[in-house]
Amino acid sequence: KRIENNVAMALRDEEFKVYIQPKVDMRSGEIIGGEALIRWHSVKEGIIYPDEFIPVLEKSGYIVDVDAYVWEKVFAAIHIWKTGGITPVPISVNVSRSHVYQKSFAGVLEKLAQQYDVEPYYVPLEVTESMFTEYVDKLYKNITRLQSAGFRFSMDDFGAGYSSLNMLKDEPVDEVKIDRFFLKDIKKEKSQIVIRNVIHMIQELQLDMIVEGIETKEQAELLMNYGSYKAQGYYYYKPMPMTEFEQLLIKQQ
Ligand code: G
Ligand code: G
Ligand code: MN
Ligand code: NA
Repeated sequence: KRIENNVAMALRDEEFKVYIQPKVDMRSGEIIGGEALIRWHSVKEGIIYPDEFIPVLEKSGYIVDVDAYVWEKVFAAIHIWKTGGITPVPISVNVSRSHVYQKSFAGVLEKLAQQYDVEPYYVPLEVTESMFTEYVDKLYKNITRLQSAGFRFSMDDFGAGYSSLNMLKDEPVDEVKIDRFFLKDIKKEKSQIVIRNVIHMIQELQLDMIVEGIETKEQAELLMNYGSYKAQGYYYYKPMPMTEFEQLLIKQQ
């Protein structure tokens, strides 16, 4: 209730902040993209993290507005980079469960791309693997439409829940985000066998891939040995305010 009652106000007062966590090429350290992650800077309560408020917003339906707010901030930022002479990188956004099955979902994104004159390629859409288990017809319709418009889809949190390996061959995604769950116990040989073969399978299926949640040098080196080069994790960068991310982009021009 506390959260629900305050969302409209928070949107109006711009209390929601879009943070970006850089994605890197582990070989060079170069920033090759980012993921937009929302934070709520509440005047009353301090910083509130999404794990606390997203589930509440999902239930109340407010998440649809908040997602769209984040998307717009991302399109606006890329537009500003483009016109300001900063070479943009793709900034992926998360799409909530209540959004993916909605008809309006595709239209909202297409309109933003047009309005901000940003190629949809620059805003990949992260969809959690568990969303592929229900209402798939509605989801597929949206995916097909958005992919023909040039949007790319990423299967988020792969391997975290009840994912089936068949998803890798059945779902119409362009990229798989390997969940940090796979990095647990990575010193153990069995864990290494599993992640190595998941990586190879994704490669053979010719899907793009990124590993999330890399926290140590050892993890990074092991993954590179397995031929996986894209990463997102605290070892490289934590989520940061948009302006800080922009400074990093400018530095590497
Ligand atoms: O940094 P982290 O604590 O940011 O994010 C926690 C969870 O919240 C992740 O599962 C992430 O996908 C989700 N999340 C972060 N930002 C957004 C957003 O703008 N929209 C939706 N739907 N989920 C988000
Ligand atoms: O959307 P998704 O569930 O993938 O959101 C990514 C989540 O993972 C965010 O909450 C983000 O802050 C978090 N995260 C990013 N890098 C790391 C990391 O290296 N370790 C841990 N534990 N969490 C991370
Ligand atoms: Mn994500
Ligand atoms: Na994830």
